Amino acid sequence: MDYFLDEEQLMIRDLARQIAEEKIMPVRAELDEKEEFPWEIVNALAQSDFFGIYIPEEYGGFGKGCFELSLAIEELSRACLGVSTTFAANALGTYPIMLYGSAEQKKKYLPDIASGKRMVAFGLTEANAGSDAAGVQTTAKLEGNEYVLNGTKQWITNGGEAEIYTIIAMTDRNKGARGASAFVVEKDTPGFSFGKKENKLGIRSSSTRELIFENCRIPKENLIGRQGMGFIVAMKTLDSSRTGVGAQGVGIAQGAYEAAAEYARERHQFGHPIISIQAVQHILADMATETEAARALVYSVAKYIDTGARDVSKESAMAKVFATDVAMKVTVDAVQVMGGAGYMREYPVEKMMRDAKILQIYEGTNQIQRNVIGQALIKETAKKK
Ligand code: COS
Repeated sequence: MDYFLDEEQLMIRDLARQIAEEKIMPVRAELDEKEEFPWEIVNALAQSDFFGIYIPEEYGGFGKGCFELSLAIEELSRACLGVSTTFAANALGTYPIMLYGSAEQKKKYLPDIASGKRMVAFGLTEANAGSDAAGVQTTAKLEGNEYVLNGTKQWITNGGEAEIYTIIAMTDRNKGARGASAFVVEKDTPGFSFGKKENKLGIRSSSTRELIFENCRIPKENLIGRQGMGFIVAMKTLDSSRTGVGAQGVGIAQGAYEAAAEYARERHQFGHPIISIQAVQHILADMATETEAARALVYSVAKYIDTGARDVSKESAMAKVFATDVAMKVTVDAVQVMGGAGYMREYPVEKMMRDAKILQIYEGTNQIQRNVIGQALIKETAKKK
């Protein structure tokens, strides 16, 4: 479908596709096998200014929005979800500074993030917090001009590789959600170390680590927004980033569909290419239709967010849940269309099926997304009364 992209949007999409095809596709299986962080590709993306797409021009970025970022994420995900996770999680970690950072914090961090010189990670999840975002147990205690952080974050994407960490910690445990605050913590701060690197089912080239804070002292100025605002910072960050997860779903579904359709033309059974068999055609028809529907929703929501609309929780949750459920279904279908070949590591779809599963889990499980949508519907219907 033609989404009437303007010249800059076409440029972003085409360049992302070129990088994906030339630099990612040839190495994706190896990166997956070896669980190797894709530094070479990260550097190529930095050289092409991809890390600055959504960052304001005054801080060295392109000043584009969620829509253009989604176009880039989609193309990278078509080739490899591990690589695109590294890229998209960088934006997730940047949003707290972009949305709530002070002018000084923006000046200090955003130019290096835009140039790709320093990578970012977002730290919310812990052993007892994730879906329950207000259940964070890491503490941040104000002592003089410093906050002292103690606690452990788990399953943090870009952990260990990133230089900048945006962290949610409790400044007042008794206040629940209103007792959380957001901070910037830089790598190499004394008292901040990394735990084990996770061995994962999919997105194996992305790094997933624990972040450990043991009497880690950071300057008072590293507080993002006001004390007690951390829960809202986290929620608004996720509202902005979830469309990117939707874009990941669209990209991986597109990649899986293309691989399956190509194989169905080549594979002959009963004297014909299997693409001429109606049972196979119907699977491919559903895969293509669902992928296009997911793309249309993700693009619309991304554009809606870029209008500066105040409350986008429902819409971003809808984009995330729909596109990632589609991604899971389409990647499973791709394996089915390709049969034995689909199950083999020689072809890319088994990896896509393994990779796709995380999309239904991270940045809020798809059950949490349905809760968010449900809560919004309750509020809307109450307003109408
Ligand atoms: N924007 C602005 N405000 C929001 C908000 C949003 N998106 N979501 C919640 N709030 C506000 C609420 O309005 C409420 O304000 P009041 O105290 O003034 O009424 C406050 O924040 C607490 O909200 P709520 O009571 O809904 O909090 P819950 O603890 O029940 O949690 C969910 C709500 C489930 C939506 C939240 O915990 C969540 O999003 N969890 C998933 C987090 C996630 O994605 N984790 C994955 C790991 S991070 S990559």
